[in-house]
Amino acid sequence: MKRQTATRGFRLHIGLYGRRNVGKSSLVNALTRQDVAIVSDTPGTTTDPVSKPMELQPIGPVVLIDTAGLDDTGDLGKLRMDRTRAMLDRCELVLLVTTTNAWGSHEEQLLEEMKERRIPVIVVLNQADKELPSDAMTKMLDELGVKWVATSVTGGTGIDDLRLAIIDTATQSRSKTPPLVRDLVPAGETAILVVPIDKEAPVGRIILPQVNAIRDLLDGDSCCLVVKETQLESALANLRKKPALVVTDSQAFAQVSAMVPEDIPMTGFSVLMARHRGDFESQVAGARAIANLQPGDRVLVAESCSHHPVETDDIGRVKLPRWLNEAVGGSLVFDTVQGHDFATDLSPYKLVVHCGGCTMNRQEIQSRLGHCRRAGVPATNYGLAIAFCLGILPRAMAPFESPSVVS
Ligand SMILES: Nc1nc2c(ncn2[C@@H]2O[C@H](COP(=O)(O)OP(=O)(O)O)[C@@H](O)[C@H]2O)c(=O)[nH]1
Ligand code: SF4
Ligand SMILES: [Mg+2]
Repeated sequence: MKRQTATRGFRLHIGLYGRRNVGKSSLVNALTRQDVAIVSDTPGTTTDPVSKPMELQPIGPVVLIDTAGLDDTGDLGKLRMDRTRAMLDRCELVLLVTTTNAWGSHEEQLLEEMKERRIPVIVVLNQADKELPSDAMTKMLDELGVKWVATSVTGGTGIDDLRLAIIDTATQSRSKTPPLVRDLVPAGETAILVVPIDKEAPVGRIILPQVNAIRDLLDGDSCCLVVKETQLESALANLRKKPALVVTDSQAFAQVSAMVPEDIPMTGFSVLMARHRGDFESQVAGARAIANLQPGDRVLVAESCSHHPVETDDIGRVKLPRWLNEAVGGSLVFDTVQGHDFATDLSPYKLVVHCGGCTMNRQEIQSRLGHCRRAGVPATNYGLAIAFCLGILPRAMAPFESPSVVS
């Protein structure tokens, strides 16, 4: 269970959207080469979105999300449509499925919605065995700059083209994602990663952002030294050459910042995550907005996974509120949400502080930040908020300020 959620953030989420009965479930089966989705002539057979994980080399793990269709009718239909639409928050790529030459206002609206949400789209013109796409249709899509593929699940044609189009679009959109850490540590140089092993640390392993940082440094041909904060001093003393970067768990920011000489760049895992998965600029601005908070203001603390809070020392419930209250000089009012629930009404809040979101994909974090932006509520993450409260945000941001760094 834990293992599955741990990798979810890295799976490319591909949603199949379109009217009922166009062949979405059939396409899921064809792409996965399995009968995982129920195919039927009866409109509305697929009810709640169904997720099917699969490997799609060279992109790696993906999940295909078969949806109900957004043209559902009746009360039950509305519920399904809400769930189907909510799923869009997680999709990094949408296959907008229609039958050849059946393009209408429904498809146009869907395309518009994806554009607004900045989700890449591939239009799938299915059932091409019945009728080939007309020149007018393909010309219209070409003029809109939309990638399209004609398929026939029954005839088994176009499925490989669709697979290639998915790989191509996903690779392009992922290449726009800023790296996690490797650009901050030149090849051959060393990064020290500080990983406290406290009550919140999971048994027998280290958490995903730390694992991802190690992997990213290996990919960048840099060296990596992983220590607890209690061994940081020895690690620094043992190295013959200064490390290029020290990255710490945000909870040890104060301690680590005091131990690491000023001429060694230092930042936090959450700061790296904000750049890699979030909207760096707006989340840094969100941390700075703590300066405008007044005692009595309401703050939403959002965690993406539903781990059990650690009773006395929980980061989201105890430590972060304490640091924020100290920074504000009085008591703020805190609400906490966990998992996929995210307050639909953000108007009572003066700030949203999100966890690192290691179990969420980039699109989901972007969607949440989008909600905050539209509601006019500043949003930041744990690490950035802690750095601000402790007065070390400028130091934690300094490694990103060199002009060679992509942000
Ligand atoms: N002729 C033809 N029929 C198809 C094709 N793809 C799906 N179908 C049929 O269309 C019907 C609806 O398919 P389904 O996958 O359940 O559509 P969904 O509602 O969009 O998920 C089923 O009877 C399928 O067998 C295709 O490429 N050609
Ligand atoms: S609370 Fe957030 S950052 Fe912490 S483990 Fe869960 S998803 Fe990851
Ligand atoms: Mg279906």
